[in-house]
Amino acid sequence: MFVVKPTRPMLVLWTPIAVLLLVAGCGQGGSTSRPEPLNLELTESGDRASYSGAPREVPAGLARISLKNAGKAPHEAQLVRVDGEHSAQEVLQAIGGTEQGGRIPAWLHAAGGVSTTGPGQTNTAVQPLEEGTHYVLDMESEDPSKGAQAKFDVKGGGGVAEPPDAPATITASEYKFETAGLKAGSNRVRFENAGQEPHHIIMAPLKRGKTIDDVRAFARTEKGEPPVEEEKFVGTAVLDGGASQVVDLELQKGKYVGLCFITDRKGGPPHVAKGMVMEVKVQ
Ligand SMILES: [Cu+2]
Repeated sequence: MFVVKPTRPMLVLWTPIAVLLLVAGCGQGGSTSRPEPLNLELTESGDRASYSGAPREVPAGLARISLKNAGKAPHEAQLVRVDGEHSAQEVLQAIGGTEQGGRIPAWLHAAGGVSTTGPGQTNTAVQPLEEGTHYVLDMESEDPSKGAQAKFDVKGGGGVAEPPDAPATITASEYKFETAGLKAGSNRVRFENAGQEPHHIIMAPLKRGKTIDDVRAFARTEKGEPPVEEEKFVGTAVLDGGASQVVDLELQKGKYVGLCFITDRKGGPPHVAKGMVMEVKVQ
């Protein structure tokens, strides 16, 4: 490859062009609009954590949400949209209730965002944002009420842009996943919730000699040694039915399992107990 060492003025010139090209490349889904950047940084302080960089207002449409984890533990930036006036505490109580089999209130919408991000890592999600009040929450923290929280309003009732196409796809519905194009290494993935219920995907490598039936049994009983390499999991944030986003997932060659731990809106067991467990071969 022919490489010219750029002088400083060239760098200054080239950087914005490179950024523009990247953004244009992301707009293949039909929309040529530039995704609105929403760059969050998480920092820890004692047993508390906080996000910085959240704007107070974001225009409706396509957004590129990034989470830089400057802490020492894994964190996430799950977006939740609420209808009407509801506090972050109410939202956290409602989510806590679903873990006990409770109903998801009609005013609460799982609105994507950035899934679990390791210390020192940055993850991104490109997705539409609908008009309304949004909370950013870290359900990854041991006590989410002490975890990082942010709030912003999405304004402008224009059409909701579609996220761009991607070389790989994961489609979730009741109660299954379909995948296409996943490979070893870095994957740009369009995750689509084609169902009615909220879903996400958590993917973890299957341990050598373990099968999908071992995973099903473990999900039921949570007894014994986990059949998956839990510390190597990747995934997406939770999305309501009909929503989609584009994320980057780093995968290694081998067998993975895809799992969904979310419940139906009317409550009940997590979807993993309803068969939302799938083996995915990564070549
Ligand atoms: Cu699900």
